[in-house]
Amino acid sequence: MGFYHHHGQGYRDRSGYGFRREDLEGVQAALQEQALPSRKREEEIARALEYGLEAAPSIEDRTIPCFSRGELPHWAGINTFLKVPFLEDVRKVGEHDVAVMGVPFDIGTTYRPGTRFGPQAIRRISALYTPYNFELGVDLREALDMVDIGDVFCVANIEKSFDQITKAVSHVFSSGAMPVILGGDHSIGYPCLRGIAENVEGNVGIIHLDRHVDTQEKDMDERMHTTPWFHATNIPNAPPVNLVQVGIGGWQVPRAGVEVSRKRGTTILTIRDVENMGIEKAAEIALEVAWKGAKAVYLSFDIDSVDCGFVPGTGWPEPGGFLPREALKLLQLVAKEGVAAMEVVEVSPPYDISDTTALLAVRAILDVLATMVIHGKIGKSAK
Ligand SMILES: [Mn+2]
Repeated sequence: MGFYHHHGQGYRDRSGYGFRREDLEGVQAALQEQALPSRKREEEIARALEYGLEAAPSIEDRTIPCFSRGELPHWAGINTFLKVPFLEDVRKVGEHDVAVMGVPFDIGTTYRPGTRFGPQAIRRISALYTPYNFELGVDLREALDMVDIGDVFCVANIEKSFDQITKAVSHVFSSGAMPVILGGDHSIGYPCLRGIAENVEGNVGIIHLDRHVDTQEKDMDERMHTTPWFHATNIPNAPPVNLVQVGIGGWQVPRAGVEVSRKRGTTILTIRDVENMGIEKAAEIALEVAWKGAKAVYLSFDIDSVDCGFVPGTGWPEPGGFLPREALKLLQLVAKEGVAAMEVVEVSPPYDISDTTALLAVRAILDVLATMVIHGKIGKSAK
């Protein structure tokens, strides 16, 4: 008699289950996967074999090329965001649905610098992800035409860099592609928004996830990363009444910014607000405020809105922010209505540990894009 023969006595002789397997999201997701197309993956394999040559004869899997081309192996190859094609000729960006662009700019930083390396780190660790999400049932490679257009050339001057950033964002957005912006410190929120607003035939709302208000006029005599929404809401078609700031709180909210938020009437939700009302209600309020009378909404995700235990690699870490799961849920809920562009800012790789901060930045972008695909706000399903 083995010692294990009397284990599991409450379960081993049961007939059937006490639950419905088909009620489980995991079981449903596994079923739904078979309906997803794989045409783009097959095209990628064919292209890889053509350009990268067929593998050596001893390789049994004949989808493997000799030179790495496309997604695999994850650690190999030229590391664009999610290994999507690099678009060198940025004049052609309008032929694509989504354009990932880096803004390696951190001279608007007031404490820990390093976000100039954010785009590089985000791209590098994005290689860890596949284009498919199990629970969401989306394969971004199949659903979206996405390119990486590289970085904006930021110079050693805040205002000149702002002009470069605005020109770049405006070019991408007006061409018809959705800009996905990899920061960079949060000062870029202003020039990015400026590039969107000049192309929208009406008001632009802003959904801003952060621990900090970022609404003071100047910091250290310049338009630093504590100031983007002061200047953005000076743009005539980006009124402060459409700025909703979620996750704000703690000991790093400058009183100068609070005064501006109060006087201009931006809508602030603290983490406690979100906790008390729940993520769903907070998302509903964010959508109501940002969309009221607006024609487009811009999404600004400051990675430091998440508790610093999860995102050590950021310029102004703060304990007490969102859990990663909460932030991702909130992003998904607000992305359902669609966003004109998205930025992820304040990823500072020199302070990161095991790439966790950059990993969350990638995840935020992928979750937003997948949500927009599901709800027909981008890609083939939107046309
Ligand atoms: Mn912040």
